[in-house]
Amino acid sequence: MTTPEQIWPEKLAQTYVEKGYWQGETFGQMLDRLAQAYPERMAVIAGEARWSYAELARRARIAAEGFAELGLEPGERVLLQMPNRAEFLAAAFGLFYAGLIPVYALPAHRETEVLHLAAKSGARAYVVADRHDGFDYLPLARRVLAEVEGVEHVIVAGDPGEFTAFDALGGEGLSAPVPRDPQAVAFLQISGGSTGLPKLIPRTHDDYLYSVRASAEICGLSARSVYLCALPAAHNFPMSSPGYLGVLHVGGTVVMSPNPQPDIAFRLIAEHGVTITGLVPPLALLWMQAAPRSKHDLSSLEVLGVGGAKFIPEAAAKVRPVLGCTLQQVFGMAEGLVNYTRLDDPEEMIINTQGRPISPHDEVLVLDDDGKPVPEGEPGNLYTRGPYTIRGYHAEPSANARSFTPDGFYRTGDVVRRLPGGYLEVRGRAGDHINRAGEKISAEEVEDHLIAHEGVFDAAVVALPDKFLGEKTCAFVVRAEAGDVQSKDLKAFVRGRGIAEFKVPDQIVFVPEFQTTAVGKVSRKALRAALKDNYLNKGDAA
Ligand code: OOB
Repeated sequence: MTTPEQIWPEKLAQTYVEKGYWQGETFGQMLDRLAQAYPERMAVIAGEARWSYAELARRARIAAEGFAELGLEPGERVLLQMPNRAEFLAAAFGLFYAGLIPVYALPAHRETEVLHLAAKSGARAYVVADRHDGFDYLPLARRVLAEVEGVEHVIVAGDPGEFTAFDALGGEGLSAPVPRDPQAVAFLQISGGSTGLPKLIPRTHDDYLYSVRASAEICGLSARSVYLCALPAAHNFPMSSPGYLGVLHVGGTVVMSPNPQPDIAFRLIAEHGVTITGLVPPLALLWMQAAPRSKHDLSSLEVLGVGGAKFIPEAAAKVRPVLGCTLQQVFGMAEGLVNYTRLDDPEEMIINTQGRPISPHDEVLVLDDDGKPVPEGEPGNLYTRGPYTIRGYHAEPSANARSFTPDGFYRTGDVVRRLPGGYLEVRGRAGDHINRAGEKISAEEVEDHLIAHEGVFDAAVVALPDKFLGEKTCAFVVRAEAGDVQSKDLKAFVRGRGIAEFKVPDQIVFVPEFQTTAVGKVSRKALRAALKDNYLNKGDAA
């Protein structure tokens, strides 16, 4: 199993160091520094937990010692799947202290994704919570242990069953020095890519912490900032845009919300004086619907970041009047590049654009399909490279050849317009994934699940526009000869394959056949596009 790495060309790396972007600090060193600077200050509020910076560091060190005692060694990967609770942070920083590499799975992931991520990363352990949202993770943990070669330990926050309890890890706290190589891989994020199962994104201490520090500054964070982590903590947006890491970096307080629903989140905002949070567009809409009727005082909220999917201007314009706070549009990707509207931008820019890059050294190209630059204001394909954008996925030679140019630009798959001042407006996407409320779904992956059903001859999955979700998933299905499979059977079948619920098609449309060209062959991409156009133009559901 190859050890994950992320390497920039020597000369660029040198520039990033000289410019002060890469400051040579690792995550472990960062938490040590914070615990020294603000030992008493409140770092994390989650359920009953109230942890100061000193307490967070103490717990993370104990966890680190526990990981080492289990025999886990620096550089090894550990799959971390935990909802928004205090242990998430203790576990993540514990892994950093021990030099282990967290692999961040989402709580919504089920056996298909979890088994894949564990195998692909070569994980040696699985750190998980006992239950969340009515789902029991212990049977899943049993499968990971039984089926993924290399996984030897399961560590559970909550009731551990036959496994190791997270709370029982460690002893007096790790005394070994924290890892010091800032250009080593700190963790693996997962891609919401358009082909097959998620790919792994190796991020280094240096590159990621640069994006954290710069985001904290752009988002106006200070020690009095209180960040509500409402989206799943494993996702890049609440992690670092500016996220809980941005707030910890400046000595502020993170409040973990077990879910982003207004009834729970509003109570936490009022109770803890939350000043900033981040949401995907459908949740921002839901909050705006609920806020006028809420009995909770939301007046502490100063900034609402919205990103993950396009926030349409009509909705964006309502944020200030309805919620009384400044909207910040965030257009980012786990692979790197993050754009923000600035807090003091004219309201018109905040409403109509998805912001501009964090760094003066983010290189952004907007090219036509032949690879030629398009004039400012014209839509084109977005390519980027820079001090916190990866140069390759982990162990994916063919995906890397497709997703990166020979000179290291990442092909984002997004279609954007570049406006004066480097602001970007997202217009759409070239790739074949569905952006369902910020969750990225690979058409190919869902097609593979559908085709596995014996009543299905072929399937093509497309995004349909949806007023609330932005996009929803529609599967066009050609039944197997003489078959009579129905929508509900297929949905139940796909669900039964153990995938995240958000990937189950919202709509299934049966068609007699897929039109092919005279040669009898057509690319999946063209097929999906033709089916979608035909359906949207005729509106004919079968
Ligand atoms: C964030 O990260 P990912 O990796 O889940 O998804 C990235 C993709 C982008 O390539 C783009 O297609 C879409 O999500 N996206 C947006 C958007 N923000 C992300 N599309 C339109 N408007 C936006 N504001 O989603 C992510 C990572 C860090 C911060 C924020 C979001």
